[in-house]
Amino acid sequence: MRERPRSAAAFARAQRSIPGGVNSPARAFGAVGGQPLFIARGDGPYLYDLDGQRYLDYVGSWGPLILGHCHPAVVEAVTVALHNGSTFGAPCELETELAEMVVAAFPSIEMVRFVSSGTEAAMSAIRLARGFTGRSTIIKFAGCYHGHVDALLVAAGSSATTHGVPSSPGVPAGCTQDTLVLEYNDCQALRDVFRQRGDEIAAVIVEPVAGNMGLVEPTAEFRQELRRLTLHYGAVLIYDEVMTGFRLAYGGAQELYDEAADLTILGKILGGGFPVGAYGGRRDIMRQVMPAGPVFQAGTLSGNPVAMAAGIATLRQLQLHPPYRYLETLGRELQHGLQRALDAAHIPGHVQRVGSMWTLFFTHQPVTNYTTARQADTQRFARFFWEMMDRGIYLPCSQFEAAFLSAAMTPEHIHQTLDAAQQALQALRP
Ligand code: KE4
Repeated sequence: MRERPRSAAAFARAQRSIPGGVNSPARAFGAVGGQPLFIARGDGPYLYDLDGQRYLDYVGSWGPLILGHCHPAVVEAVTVALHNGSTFGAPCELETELAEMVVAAFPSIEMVRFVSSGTEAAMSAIRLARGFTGRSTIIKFAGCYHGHVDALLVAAGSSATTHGVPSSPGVPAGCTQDTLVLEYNDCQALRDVFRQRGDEIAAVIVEPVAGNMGLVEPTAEFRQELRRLTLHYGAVLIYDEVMTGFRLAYGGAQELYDEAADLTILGKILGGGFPVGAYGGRRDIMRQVMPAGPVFQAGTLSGNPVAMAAGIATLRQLQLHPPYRYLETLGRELQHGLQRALDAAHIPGHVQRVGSMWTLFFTHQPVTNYTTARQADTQRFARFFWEMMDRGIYLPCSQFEAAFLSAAMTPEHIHQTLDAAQQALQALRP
């Protein structure tokens, strides 16, 4: 592991005033050991750390940066907006413009409300679904993450339905007693719980392609059963497209799979690197949101004009130059090359991918849910992570995260990544 003295000094300093030295645990490198890099700047497909090292960035700030760092159109739009004022606490047309773009991108979204994070969007969507149905019970899936919402911070259950058990101190049992946890892709468990309790269920919230246990794709049957059962029992189907929205297609997983949720939550790319979340969907549901309706939700910086400008500029670029076929080509080459490198090194592993989201699992069998994801060799992942880092490839610092390609990457970057992976995996050979 290469020495990075300026990051080490910055980390030591940060730990004196910030818990764990980071403002989000995902950045702490806890799962891979060592210390986090402190970043000086990003540029296109690259990150530069305080020690002047350059890295090809497969994290992209955990998804927002599909265009890469400092895209000129985004920088310009944000600069113009900033000179008009950073925030007003009053409506401005930039909010309406981005809302109209979201409505145009997602046929299932008739109205949308902006907030400042994916967590806030998930929290608000859950409250809205409960207010709209008058019911309390929520279904989520083990391994799916929807932000640090009390009601959704529950232990990953087994394949059977379990009453949620808070997985963080400070979450009273009362916050999770109405949360049921099922196994992702487990259609039988889904049918069973709806047959037993369908008239109690306010909503099902799901990552339509899971990124937070590593990349796990839904089966067609799972998607179809989610839609059939929620319609039949009058539960709200919430697609958490914070990661997949504008990532897998301009219209997210719903466009990719031709599905329609009742509510959708968005974030990451929608803000173009600025703090934006959103929840939206059927007009009859969204009209329940205050002040149009009785369900309360508010936010000082919701619809922030500078953040709106970043989102508008980002979506405009995605409309003008759709990167999705290009990213599919890069992703396919990367996936096949990594799988070949695993096989050549005689290391068990599965490279799973949807579009520009991917995960290399160190597992003996494909990963279809959280139970199989947790069988991954996380020690081997940690060694692979640092072997790649020392070769200038910046991967997500956990086996249970998705990696992201950006449109700033080129085929040469893929070749560099595959060369580094071949060397890294050879160094890990059993
Ligand atoms: P935020 O509150 O972090 O903006 O969004 C929460 C969220 C909601 N839904 C999905 C599908 C998400 O992936 C996320 C956040 N993703 C994590 C990484 N997988 C963000 C990184 C972090 O927590 O620092």
